[in-house]
This record gives sequence, structure tokens and C-alpha cells, in this order.
Amino acid sequence: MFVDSAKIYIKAGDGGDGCVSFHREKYVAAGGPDGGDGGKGGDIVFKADDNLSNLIDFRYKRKFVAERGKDGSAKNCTGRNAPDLVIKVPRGTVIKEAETGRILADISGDEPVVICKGGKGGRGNSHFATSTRQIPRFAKPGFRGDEYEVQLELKLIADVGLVGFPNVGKSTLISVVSAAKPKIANYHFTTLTPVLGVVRLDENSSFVMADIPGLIEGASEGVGLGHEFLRHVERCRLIVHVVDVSGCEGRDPIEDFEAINRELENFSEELAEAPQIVAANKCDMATPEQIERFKQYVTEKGYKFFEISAATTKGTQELVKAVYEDLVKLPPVKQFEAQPLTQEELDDKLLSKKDFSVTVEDGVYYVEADWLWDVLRSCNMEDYSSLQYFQRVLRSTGIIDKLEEMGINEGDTVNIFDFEFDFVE
Ligand SMILES: Nc1nc2c(ncn2[C@@H]2O[C@H](COP(=O)(O)OP(=O)(O)OP(=O)(O)O)[C@@H](O)[C@H]2O)c(=O)[nH]1
Ligand SMILES: [Mg+2]
Repeated sequence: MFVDSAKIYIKAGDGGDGCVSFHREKYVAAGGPDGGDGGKGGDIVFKADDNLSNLIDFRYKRKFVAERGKDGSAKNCTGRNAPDLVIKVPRGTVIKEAETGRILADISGDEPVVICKGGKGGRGNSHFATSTRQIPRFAKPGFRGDEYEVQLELKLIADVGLVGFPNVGKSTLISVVSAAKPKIANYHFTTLTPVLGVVRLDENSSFVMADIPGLIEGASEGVGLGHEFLRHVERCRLIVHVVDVSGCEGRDPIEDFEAINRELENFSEELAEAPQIVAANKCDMATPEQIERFKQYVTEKGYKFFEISAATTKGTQELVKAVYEDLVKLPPVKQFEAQPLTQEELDDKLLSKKDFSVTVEDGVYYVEADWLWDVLRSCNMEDYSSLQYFQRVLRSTGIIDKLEEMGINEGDTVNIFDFEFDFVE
């Protein structure tokens, strides 16, 4: 089975917690704080692997979580950093944030790409000693690792893409100009998955050609096999548009040509504007008048035109040479750029990090917010300075205001992750 898209969940490791500890030694009365820092959580890294040809593995495993950093320990021992989790994907896999469709990376080079950063380790209590606070009874928890739901989309890497109606001879063409051996048969939708072939002109010149399933009118609305497979020619530097010029199936080559171009346009404007060479196939079955009529139409539109017969290989070498000559002048295979968040989106993200909700039940005020968990974990409620810090956070993030707005009175109970305390103004 050929799978070219998959949705998976990835999460980098959280940082290890800092440690609360005090130096102990015989005859030393009050050793200072010596709690070490937590280690860093593992990153989620993507890497191209040429032994993989599609995304089928992600049908079975959809969740990837990197290890957490180790906690710090006494004697200023820093916790161990967790190893990165490397996810191997076929070359040409584009990673998008599932929620927004924003491109995070294009794994078509050799460099591994970090998609989720592991959380930093929390600091141990030895960092928090000051002249006025000699016994810090708290440490910081590790930071959380990034997490994402991502859409993986394989976009094959080829210089040239063959597009056209079903049964016009696309697979026959790739089979005579390259070593690829796709299935060829006299019915529609013979090709069900994309096929790549290397076309060699001589020792030093070659290019990669992609054969994809046939398109029909309405493919962009999902008719036939749909236009899904067009994503595999999206990177192509040049399109070879194959048309059955003999009209042996009762269609008109000019109408075919226009219909396919409309489907390309519906898929993506960029693809519609890619340079195109027209290959009028099945010339062995066409009359000279048929060929001439189509040739005139196509050349008037400004396209290069080649009459070929893939079945007899007539004209195919001329086509291949012309394709190569054009490729030399064209920019390299397209890479998809990662799309960073805009300033506005970054701000929204930061703001939403401070979102919270307050509900009242039986006189108890329940405050809920994901981010508060980390704050709460970093505080030692038996420690005065730690408690002060906690109160400062509640005030600066607007939680106290909200509680007052909701009519809280002195002495009422506030509950945050089951930690309860009395409200004092
Ligand atoms: N007479 C003639 N027949 C051809 C030529 N090229 C291909 N054919 C025949 O046309 C039929 C379809 O060829 P394919 O190469 O499978 O066509 P395709 O465009 O890949 O079709 P799909 O994969 O279904 O989209 C086969 O029976 C081929 O033998 C040609 O130049 N002349
Ligand atoms: Mg085919």
C-alpha cells in the first residue's frame, strides 16, 4: 500500500525538575543548598531516510513522545539530558501543523530538522540562595517540551512530472525513457500510485521523471482518483503534458488539453504556471490532419510541441533532449519554506498561555489553567518566599482581580489543582 499522508502526534520531552537538597556532612552544622538542576528533555527530530518510500509506518504508530530529562539530585548533581527522538521519513516529506496547515519543515535535504524542542531542566535550590534567603526550600520544575499534531505529506522529488488523462500513454512513455517498469494496460486508472524513473541522456546528464495516475475533468472535486496525486508533481521544475492526439477514445485532444490545465489551476496556481511541454502521443494511430490541428493550437499558445509514439518510441528521444535542455535553464527542484508564526500569532500564543477560568461550586472558587500547574509545582507552600512568589503570580496574571470581580470574600476557599487556601485580601 502506498500511503502519502499521515497525521501524527509528537511531543518533545519535558525538562527534569530541579532538586531541593542541603549539604550534609559530619561536624558541619548548616551546609548550604546543593540541589542540582534537572536535565533537558529530548527533542523531536525528523530525518530523511532513502530506504523509506512512503508513509505507511505512520498508519500503525501515530504517537511519538521523547523522553523526559532526569531530575537533579543532591550534591549539585545535574540530571542527565534525555536523548533526542529521531523520526525517519521518506525524502520529500513536508511537515505541517495539523491545526493551521502552516509548513514547519520540508525534509528533503540530509540535515536532520528539530520540530519540537525538549523542555529545559528546572533549576535546583542552590540557585536560589541569597543573603536574605539562605535556606531556599524550593526548586523549579522542568519546562514542558513542545508538542504538536502534525500532518505529514510526501511530495516526491522529481524534475519532471507527467500529467494527462488516463490511458494516454504516460506510463508507456516513462517505461521507454527510463528503467521504471510501471504497469501498462489498455484501461483507465492503470497507474494507482506515483512512479519515479531516472532518465539518462549520457553519463553526466540525467533527470528524474514522475508518472502519476491519470486525471479527469472534475479531479479537483474528487472525480476519478481525484487530484491528490498532483502533490507529487508540485515540486517539479517542468510538466510534460501527455495528450492522446489520435482521439482513439472519442475525445478531442484540444478539449483534453484544456480540461487538464483547468484541473492543474484548481489544484494550485503555481503548478498551473509551471513550464509545460506538450507531448502528442499515439501519433502512430493519428492522421496527419489530426496532428497538425493540435500542433497549431498548442504552438499558438506558446508551448513546445512534440509528436511522439511511446509504443514505438518514435520521437521520444527528441522529447527527452528538449526536456533536458529546458531543465538546465530552470531553477532547482522546489523546496517548501517553513512558515514562521507572525508576531500577532506569537502574541496570541503567549496570551493564551496565561488563559485561566474560575468557577464557583459550594462556595469554593476553582481556578483552572494549564500553566498554573508548573507554577504550583515550583512552589513550596511551607516556605514563605515561595508563597509570596505564588501570590505575586496570582496578582500579576489577573486571577486575584477576577476572583474579586466574582465576589470572593476574605476567608473563602480557593482551589487550584486541589491545593486549597483561604483568600486574604
Ligand atoms: N498505439 C499506441 N498505443 C499506445 C501508445 N502509448 C501507449 N499506448 C497504449 O495505450 C494504453 C495505455 O497506456 P498507459 O501507458 O498505461 O497509459 P497511462 O496514461 O499511464 O494510463 P493511466 O495509468 O490509466 O493513467 C496501453 O494499452 C498502451 O499500450 C502509442 O504511442 N501508440
Ligand atoms: Mg499509467
